Amino acid sequence: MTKSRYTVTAALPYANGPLHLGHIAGVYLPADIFVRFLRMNGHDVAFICGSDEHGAAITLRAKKEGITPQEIVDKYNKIIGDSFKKFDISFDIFHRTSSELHHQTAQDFFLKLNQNNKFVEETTEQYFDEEFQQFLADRYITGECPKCQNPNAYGDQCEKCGTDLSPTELINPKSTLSGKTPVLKSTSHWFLPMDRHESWLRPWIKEGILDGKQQHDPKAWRNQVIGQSLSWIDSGLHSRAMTRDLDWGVKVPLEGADGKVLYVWLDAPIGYISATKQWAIDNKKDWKDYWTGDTKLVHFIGKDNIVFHAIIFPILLKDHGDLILPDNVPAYEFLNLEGDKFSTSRNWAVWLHEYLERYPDKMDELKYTLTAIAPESKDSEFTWKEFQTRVNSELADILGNFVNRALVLTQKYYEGKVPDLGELTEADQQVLADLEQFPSKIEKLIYAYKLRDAQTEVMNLARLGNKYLAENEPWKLVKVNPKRVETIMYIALQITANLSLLLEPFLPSTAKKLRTFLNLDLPTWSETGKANILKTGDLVKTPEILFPKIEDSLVEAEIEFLKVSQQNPVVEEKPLAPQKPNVSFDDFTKLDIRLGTILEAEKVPKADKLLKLKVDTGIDIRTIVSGIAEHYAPEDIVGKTVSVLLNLEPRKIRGVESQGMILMAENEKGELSFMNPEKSFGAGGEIS
Ligand code: B3M
Ligand code: ZN
Repeated sequence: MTKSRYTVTAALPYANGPLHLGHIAGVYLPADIFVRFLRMNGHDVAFICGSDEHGAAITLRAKKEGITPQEIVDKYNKIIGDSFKKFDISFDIFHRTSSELHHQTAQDFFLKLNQNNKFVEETTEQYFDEEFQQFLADRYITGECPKCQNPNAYGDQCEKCGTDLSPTELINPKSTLSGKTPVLKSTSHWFLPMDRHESWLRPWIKEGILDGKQQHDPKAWRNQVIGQSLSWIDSGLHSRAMTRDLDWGVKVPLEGADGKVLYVWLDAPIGYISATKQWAIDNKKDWKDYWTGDTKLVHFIGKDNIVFHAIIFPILLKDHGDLILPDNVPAYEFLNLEGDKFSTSRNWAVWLHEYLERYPDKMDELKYTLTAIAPESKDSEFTWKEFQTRVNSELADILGNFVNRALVLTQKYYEGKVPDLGELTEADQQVLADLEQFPSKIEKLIYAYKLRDAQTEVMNLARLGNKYLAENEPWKLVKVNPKRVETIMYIALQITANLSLLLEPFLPSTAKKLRTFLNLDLPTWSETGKANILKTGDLVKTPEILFPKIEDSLVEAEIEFLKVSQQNPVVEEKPLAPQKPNVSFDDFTKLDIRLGTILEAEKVPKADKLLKLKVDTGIDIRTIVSGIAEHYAPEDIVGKTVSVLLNLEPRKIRGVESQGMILMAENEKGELSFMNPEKSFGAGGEIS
């Protein structure tokens, strides 16, 4: 077989939250299976990923958590990177788009296209938030979708109907920063005139339409990818702005472009290139080998990323002039969870890092289930019940059972030594002929990105093994015809050995365990299908149980856990308010703020939020009504020293005259805190 060079990319996850099972099933696991298979076949592969650290996804998250964008990306790059490592996703590199090399690469890319007149600079009117003094693009603006009337469509896309939008198409637009209606203001940007590319794009996408007997052709693109791309082209290719007025991102490297950064969907896919560069530097390779010539470029993505990988990035690559276009863009549909969509805000999710903490020794059980239900051609669903069934009745009862029988009987009859292959019956010959067929069947499916079916085929080999043992019943035959049993066990062991190779892309840690039992080295794919992987006389070990059964209690506990977590959703935080207009020092000194000690506290009848306090201010003792009842119990605050605004006009609240105000800090979650002195000061201290 001829060896090829592959660059396989997996969508760069936004560094704005942890990964859940939907991400894994629909991008990272299939990409990993594909790459492990390619490596076993001796292809030259670069498996590229990293975190996507720019764009509104990051800055909005930072606002919510009340920390800087840099802190956000550092935090989630680590959480995400660690879970990938633990889950043994075998990236050659997991890079970051905040790295200097990436910024440099993205800027060079932009400059090259700009010099070659691939962009058009244009001044247009764009929405602007006057309170936050910021232009609003993409996720900074929401409104009603003109196509499906979803009231919460974003400025770049309606997540409900999938339509690609621009902010000016939204009905009743609102800023996600201030919640206010934005105004139009003019600004200039670099646009990518996509209409220039229609003539080559359409036929190029259509090359992916292969049907009938060609459906196993690696060049056949998934229906969904072709469908979405063609409908995008059909609805007219427009110019799309490749820059944004933001301060977080890759700076536009041109004079007069202060305050402008590259559009995140320009910079992120270039992240594949910069990651390849970093990997090449670390491994003494030439990155260009992986982006030019005969190299096959494959992008594993989720369906919401299709147009960016099948249209926009290919246009950019083509405009660059010397780089390859993708060979295939295997896109995945969405995975649901227990009858509902995964949702971060409702906390309806199984988070990968939490799964790995709870079940560090059940990694392959999860991989197996996720591949078995992978949303390859339509949305699919993860349930804990199905997880249990897949593990118990497939992994344990079929694969585990077969391997266990083969190895335990070998210990029992031959002290662990592989016996002789004697005379073959017709049934034996049939089994060996079937065995020989498996690798090419599985291989065809993997090359065609049908990894679900490919994994099913591997399990079919274990099924074949089980059936063979059940039909031949060596445990009965051993007393009457021991010579015949040697042949049966020889064949069963060769099937086991084949499983240890064919499982490698899918369940690498199980495959490794199997090879340890069999004393085999890391295999190549070309060794598979044969009945002489083990030699007569080779020693094999007593196996341990590969897949302990999943108890009902685990399923129940997990479902309960989901329900409880849903009742404690991540609090929707409100953004911190921007700075208010300046005040003069004179104005400031008009405020009389002092330390006061709370002497008494009681609830105000029929008012959930209010406490009536008696406060010693150092100069008098006065009554103050404060809206803190939901945050502090009366008995907990007596004796506390707090900050008090003394000279606020007295006013009646619920019939009680309040003679001042207790100063409180409020965070984005709406929690309140007293402003206590840091030293143990009593009442009366003046604050200025
Ligand atoms: N960060 C979007 C997403 O997670 C994104 C992919 C970038 S791939 C270049 O949906
Ligand atoms: Zn819509």
